[in-house]
Formats: sequence, C-alpha cells, structure tokens
Amino acid sequence: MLNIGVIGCGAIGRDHIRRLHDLVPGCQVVACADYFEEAAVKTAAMYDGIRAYANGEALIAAPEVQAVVIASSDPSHADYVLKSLAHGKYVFCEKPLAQNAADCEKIIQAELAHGSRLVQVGFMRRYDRGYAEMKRIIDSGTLGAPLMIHACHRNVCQPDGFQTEMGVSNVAIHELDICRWLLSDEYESGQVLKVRQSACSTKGYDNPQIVLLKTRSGARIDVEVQVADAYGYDIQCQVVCEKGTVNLPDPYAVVTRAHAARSFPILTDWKDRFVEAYDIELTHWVNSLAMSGAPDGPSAWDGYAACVAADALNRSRGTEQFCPIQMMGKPALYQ
Ligand code: ISE
Repeated sequence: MLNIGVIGCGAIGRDHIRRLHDLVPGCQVVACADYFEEAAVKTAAMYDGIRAYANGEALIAAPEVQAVVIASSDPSHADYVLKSLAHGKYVFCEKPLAQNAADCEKIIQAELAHGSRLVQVGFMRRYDRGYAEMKRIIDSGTLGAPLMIHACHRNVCQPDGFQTEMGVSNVAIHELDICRWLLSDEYESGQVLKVRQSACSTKGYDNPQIVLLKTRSGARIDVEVQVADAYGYDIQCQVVCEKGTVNLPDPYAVVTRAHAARSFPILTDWKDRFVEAYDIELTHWVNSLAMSGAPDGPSAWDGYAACVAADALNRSRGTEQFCPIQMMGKPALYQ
C-alpha cells in the first residue's frame, strides 16, 4: 500500500485526492497540504485517515508519506519536486514541471544524483484513449511518415492572474508534450503569433495565439490556443501522414435529435474532458511503483523538453521570427 501526500487542495488537487481515495488500487492518501492551510484542513476533514499539514515542506518531510503528488500552483512545482527528491521520495508533479527549462535542469541533476527515476510529470493526455490510438496508428507506419499536425486548444476562461505567456507555459504545454510524443521527434524551432484578437478577451492577455513549430525531421505543427472562447473546452488534433490522417475523437456524448436539429453537448471543464485519462494515469503510476519501484510515465526529461520549447516560444513572441529550441544531451537515465 503506497502512502501518498497531496500538495495543493484546489480543483485538480481535490480531484486527484478523490480518485486516489475512491478508484486507484494499492494506495491511500495519508496527508494533504495547501498554501492556504484552511483549504487543507477542510479537504482532510472530508476523509478518514488524511492528515492536514501546515505546508508542503512539512508534508514532504513526514515519515508516513512515501510519495508526493504536487497539484499546487505552477510557480511552486519545481521547489516541491526538488524537496521531494532531497528526501528520496517518489513525486508525481502536475504539468508544467517548472516555470522554465533552467529549473527543470536542476530537477534532472537532482534525479541523476539520486541514480534512478523518482519523478513523473502529469502529462495525462498520453493516457487518453484517443491520443493513444493515434500514436499506435502512427507508429505502425501504415500511413507513412507524419508530415504535419493541426491542433487546437480552446478554453472557456482562465482564472484571475492569467497572463499571455501562460497560454504557452500552462495551456499549450499539453500540445508541446503530446506532439513530440505522437511524432517521436524533437523540436528544432518555434514561434508564437498574435493574430486578430477576440472580442471575448477583456482581461489584457493575448487571445487567440498561434503556436508554430518545426521538428528535427522537418514536420510542421500549428496549434491554435484560445483561453476565452465563449463556447466550450474543445481539444482537436489532426496528424497528417503521407497516406492518410489520424484525428482525435471528440469525447463520448449522446446525440439528441429534436427541434429539427441533431445536437450533443460540448464539455466546458477540462477536468471532465480528460477524466478517464487522469484515472488511468494515476492508476498506472501507483502500479508502476509497486511493480518496478520506479515510475514509467512522462519523465523529468519530458517535463524539461516541454519547458525548453515553451521558453523559446515565449521568447519569440513579438519578433515574427522562429526561435531555436535547443536541449542539452539526453542523460542515459532517460533513454
Ligand atoms: C489546466 O491546468 C489544464 O491542464 C488544462 O488542460 C488546460 O486546458 C487549462 O488551460 C489549464 O489551466
């Protein structure tokens, strides 16, 4: 039985506590913490056996906590991961792994010093059935080489404090991971474009933005990023191969025929869109630790690769130029 402590009792943190408690076999949540201590106390009170800690550091140091789940705000991730590594504890960190590639490098160095993998990054789309099937078809080679990806990531809204750069580092970071995973390729350069702005955006950040990427093999990627789209949470992805295309399916929805129209609802909350992927992801994580003593999902290297691309894209904004995306050599631990 794996004893887990969860840092961050906001929406995704509470959601992870619920699924670890109700659904995932072989583990129990024994601790939680939050920047606002009362949020942790309130969350702990909803379950038997969860103790609220005053802060993330105390939770990481607690002897009963064997593995840490980090679901706190993005800027706090890297420090909590480094502290978990310093205690030699497993750590599942929600995306992004850090705010920039330099902090990811520190995490990689700490994990290398430990000598085996402890870190998994919450790129849950890799566990989504649609993306997994797309990858299986691409990897089978039946459609020939992948040439292009057209993707879009549309959010209904974002919380207060959201900034233009986060359209890349917090939102499109999912595409930065999933596209290199689907293509088994790395990025060479990238560019963010500000296009005609939507009247739905009234809070001072760019919306929409378009992310353009070139990969080492010459494939091209475009991602439309909207963070105030006025209609729903809509994730689309089409990979164009030499002999055909593969397309991400919409989530399951019942079609109604009425009033001279066929219709089905579009989800609005990202946690619902990928609910099954999150369930599979955490089940797989707990299972991999029990079976092999190390996580086998997205690694600190994957978290780093996405942040290197995000940094370059954010540097390119306003320059109308592609910016090089340069990674360090890949350590053997991540081969
Ligand atoms: C959130 O953290 C996510 O992971 C969602 O997938 C993304 O669409 C949303 O914009 C992020 O804030």
